[in-house]
Amino acid sequence: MSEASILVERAVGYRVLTLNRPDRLNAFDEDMHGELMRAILDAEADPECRALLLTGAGRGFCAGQDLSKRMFEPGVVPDLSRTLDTFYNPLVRKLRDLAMPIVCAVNGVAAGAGANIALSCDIVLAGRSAKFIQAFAKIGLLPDSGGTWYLPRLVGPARARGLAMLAEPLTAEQAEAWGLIWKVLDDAALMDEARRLAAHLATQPTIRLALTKKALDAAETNTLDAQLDLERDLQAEAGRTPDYAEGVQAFLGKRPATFTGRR
Ligand code: T3D
Repeated sequence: MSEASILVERAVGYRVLTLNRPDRLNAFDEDMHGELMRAILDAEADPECRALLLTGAGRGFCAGQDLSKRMFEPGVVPDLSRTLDTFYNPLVRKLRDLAMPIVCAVNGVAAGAGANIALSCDIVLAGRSAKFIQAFAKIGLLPDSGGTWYLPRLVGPARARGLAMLAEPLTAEQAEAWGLIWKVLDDAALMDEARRLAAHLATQPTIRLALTKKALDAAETNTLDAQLDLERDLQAEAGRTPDYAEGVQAFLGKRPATFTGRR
């Protein structure tokens, strides 16, 4: 039997999903896409799972599309919209919409769609040896999997254009300095910190975190006026959760809060 392309570890409160095609720097083929989506849906259906941690096996995080699956026959024009529609776009949408926080531990090179899938997560950590490469330009493509949306918002239009057009590797330290990611860590410290964060987030008010994701994404296109209305509606929803009552009572009682993440 062939080895799983996604390894799933169930930790207390969260799951670790590891991209597991290390010989190809965890590049995506259709099987890995299918396994990853199933693993995410499975985690979503588990009320005990309140955070995800995504990382890669071996020396890379993910090298994007497996190009060995792109052998061109003479006269055949490839239709890349199919893979984007079927695999990458649903994955990016799922990561953004998932009602729980996702920590990404970029343990090595993140190239092409691999870089943008990392950027689709909520808290992106990277090992000092990791690199982010919008490798698309080198093979005649433009950034996909949300790259043209994330880059200008995270690093500004000038740097976005440079990254997208030149495909130069961005070191983890530059990525942190430019605001592309949350934090760079020594390689040896990466997974401990990623696990610590995932475990911490799994004890937090999960609905509040999901609503925070929603509000921040909506802010990208909303006017201030529309965003104020949205904050009102989402805050009303957060205020109806038992975690809000618990947070206030814990504060007043000068004790640590115990959040359930439930409605
Ligand atoms: O097609 C569609 O459906 C549209 C969607 C597109 C989404 C995309 O992601 S397009 C972008 C695809 N990705 C790339 O263009 C990146 C290609 N890889 C690289 O440029 C380099 O491998 C890296 C810069 C990521 C890392 O370089 P390095 O020197 O550290 O490693 P390496 O020696 O190049 O790679 C190690 C092995 O992984 C090697 O195999 P080998 O020679 O040991 O048998 C290499 O072929 C393999 N590998 C790396 N990336 C891919 C890959 N195999 C298949 N597909 C890859 N993307």
